[in-house]
Amino acid sequence: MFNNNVLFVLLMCCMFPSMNRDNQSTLQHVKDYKPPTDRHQIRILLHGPAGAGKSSFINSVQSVLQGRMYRQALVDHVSSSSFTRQFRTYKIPKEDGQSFYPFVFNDIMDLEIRAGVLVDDVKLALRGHMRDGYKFNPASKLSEDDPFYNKNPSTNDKVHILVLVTNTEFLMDAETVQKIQEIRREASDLGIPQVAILTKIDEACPEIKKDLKNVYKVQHLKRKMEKFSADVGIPMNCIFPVKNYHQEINIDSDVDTLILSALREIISYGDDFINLKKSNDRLIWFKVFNPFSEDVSSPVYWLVCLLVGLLAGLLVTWFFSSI
Ligand SMILES: Nc1nc2c(ncn2[C@@H]2O[C@H](COP(=O)(O)OP(=O)(O)O)[C@@H](O)[C@H]2O)c(=O)[nH]1
Ligand SMILES: [Mg+2]
Repeated sequence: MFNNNVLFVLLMCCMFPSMNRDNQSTLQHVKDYKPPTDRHQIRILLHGPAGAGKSSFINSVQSVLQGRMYRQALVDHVSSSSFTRQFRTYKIPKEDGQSFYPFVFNDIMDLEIRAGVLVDDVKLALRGHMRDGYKFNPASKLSEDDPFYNKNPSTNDKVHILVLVTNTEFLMDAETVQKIQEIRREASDLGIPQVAILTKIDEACPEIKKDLKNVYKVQHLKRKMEKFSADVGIPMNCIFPVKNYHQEINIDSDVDTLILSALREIISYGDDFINLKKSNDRLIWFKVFNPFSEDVSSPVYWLVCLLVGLLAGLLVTWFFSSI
């Protein structure tokens, strides 16, 4: 006869293959993702407090996609002060070694009050004005005459999704919340979608540390997420709890599950934004070049009026000269 332990083992055996299957299909979905055109790429901007796990998240995404540990973004193991001092784009190479995935990450310097990144710099980055390699200066924002200022950003230089990264233990003071909200307001004005990633869930409570699958069962974490959601104004269904790869040697399917589901949502929001922008741009072109438009600011509208006027004038002159 089966006892409870045997039943539990059987249940777990059934669960793991299914979890691996789900991981496989999400991984394939992410790997197969194609932007609306070959020219497009999704630019994902990560921002948040120092030590939140931004660089570790980029490394974790890369590790999941490559199926082995990867550490491209430098992780700060020593201090909790700003470590990411340069604006840098992280591209993830595909398995063929010839091309990159059509999504890139920017890991922006942290949001500390004194030595952190200036909100004005984040705003410039959102609009695509910041070139790769720019060294953040907490004393002054990137100026227009700086060689790292991109005067004519292309669609790919602009940010398509803003990701706030924070950890479960981070206590947000009023000034940080204000900075976050200011950045979110700017992103909202530009129509950029926003989500949040809650890292270090393994440190949030022993049940999760023991087994990551408890993540959606633990009430303590749920309450933390609700508070965080209320503080920064990001809805609960746009907050993704993750545990980053930070000290592991091998890939773990439970870690992969959470990283992959966050990544899939990020890509999906970024893709929606690119598509929306594309159809808006098409609409604007149609409005500007539609001769029947009632939009008096359209140059074609005025050109057509001028031509019609000229033609009418010519007809009237011809009529009177012929009688
Ligand atoms: N326990 C745990 N530690 C993490 C996690 N993510 C990052 N860390 C650690 O947190 C520290 C700061 O991470 P880092 O990625 O440099 O943060 P950043 O300043 O936001 O880029 C490092 O020591 C990481 O190893 C996580 O999910 N769980
Ligand atoms: Mg960092």
